[in-house]
Amino acid sequence: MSKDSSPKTTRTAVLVKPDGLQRGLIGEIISRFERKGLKLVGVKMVSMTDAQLTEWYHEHKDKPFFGDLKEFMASLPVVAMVWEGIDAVPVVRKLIGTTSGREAEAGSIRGDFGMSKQYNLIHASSSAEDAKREIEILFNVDELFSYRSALETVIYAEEELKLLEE
Ligand code: 3AN
Repeated sequence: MSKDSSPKTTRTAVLVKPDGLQRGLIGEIISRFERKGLKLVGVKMVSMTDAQLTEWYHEHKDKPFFGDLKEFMASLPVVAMVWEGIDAVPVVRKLIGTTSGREAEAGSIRGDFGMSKQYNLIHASSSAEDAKREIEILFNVDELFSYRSALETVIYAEEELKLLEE
């Protein structure tokens, strides 16, 4: 939820990690976000550089798993996406589930497809500030798109639609 906890339209960054790519889960993951009613505004396949990963995971730089995490994330390309919607950041966090696949809620992506804490298939921004930072690490402005979704009027109520225009 946004800091003042009033609903707002936000964008959030998602990575399908190397294990998600190997497991053939790209379509499943995109499909879950689409069916939820989120709007895809950017997508690409990318090999993340060491510099990008150091910036991406800066909060973990002193953790013992930092090196292994970066190495794993650089081992194969990732599929990077930006999804938009009202409160997209917390909504997507709920859809992916908690960090460990073994503990993640059934029905979430990690809960349904994962058994590992390290290989947990997917990353999603944990706050609006992180989302902004992460989107800037991987996307140029011209790789992000603003458009009206034909489904918006059936996904959101009239009052909520006003938030999409703000
Ligand atoms: P989340 O992805 O749920 O926000 P974070 O930010 O705590 O989780 O961790 C970032 C990534 O670091 C995780 N997705 C996972 O791949 C890896 N990770 C987290 N904790 C551990 C750990 N104890 N050992 C190894 N890797 C870890």
